[in-house]
Amino acid sequence: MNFTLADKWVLITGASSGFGAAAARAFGREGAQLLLGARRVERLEAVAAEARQAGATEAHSHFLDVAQTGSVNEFASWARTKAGRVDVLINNAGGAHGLDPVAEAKDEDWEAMIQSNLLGILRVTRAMLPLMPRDAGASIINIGSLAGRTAYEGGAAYCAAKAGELQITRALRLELNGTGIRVSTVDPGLAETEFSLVRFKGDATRAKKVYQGTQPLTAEDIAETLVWVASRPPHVNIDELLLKPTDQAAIHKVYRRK
Ligand code: NDP
Ligand code: 8X3
Repeated sequence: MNFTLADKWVLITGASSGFGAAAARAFGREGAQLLLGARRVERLEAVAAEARQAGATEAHSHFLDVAQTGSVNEFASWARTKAGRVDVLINNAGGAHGLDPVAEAKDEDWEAMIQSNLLGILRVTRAMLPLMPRDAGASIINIGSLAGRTAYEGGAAYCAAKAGELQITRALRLELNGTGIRVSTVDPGLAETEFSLVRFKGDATRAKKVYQGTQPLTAEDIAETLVWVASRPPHVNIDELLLKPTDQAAIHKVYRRK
């Protein structure tokens, strides 16, 4: 029997935009109860309202910076008070900063990528594990990337961070074997969100070019996939799921219409 999401507590990091915001709405449509975290709290509150409108029985938001252990621990205390449990943990917060080759890249960009995409998952998972029920179909779903499996020029630190995410996911699955907690990675290819806007530090023209002439995945495509992964029957673990746009045959091979 499928794992029913109605009235389950779903915690999503990086819920203020992109995949995280779409996931809040999608889990809301399933009647889940939501705990949403990110740094831009006004946007988080708007997403929580949309999720309630979609059908979430509860949707709460709170400041979270996954790059800061203090912030993660404070967020975990808030989650304990609000919900007392977390049935589905979605480690989504992250992104890329810059597309410079190693010879020219900046420490601050490397550090931001390793902090959010890699250390953030470790911190958030450590803080939330005590709230996750054993033998009840709970899930940890980490967002990886095609970039964690294939390197590209200018992507050294981002690809390394996402390759790290994959190994964290695999290690956690071993550590949690026997607890009934499932551990998955969902690894998308090209998807149009604020990802490129953040990577190119607000340069909207450059960000738009990434998707020009091609049909990328949407945030909603990823959100539907996350709902599907979390709602498999409790004895089924979707270990690793890769999804790419039909136009993307490989990381460097993207079909673009004239
Ligand atoms: P967006 O930029 O739209 O969303 C990123 C989210 O992460 C925002 O909500 C942002 O919130 C949050 N975030 C970033 N840093 C932190 C932090 N330190 N603490 C808390 N929250 C943080 O991009 P996407 O939705 O595309 O990205 C979501 C995830 O998917 C990322 O991990 C990304 O690497 C990954 N991914 C994206 C792909 C794509 O092509 N779009 C493909 C494969 C993977 P705020 O700024 O408010 O804190
Ligand atoms: C985001 C996908 O290919 O831009 O993780 O790195 S890519």
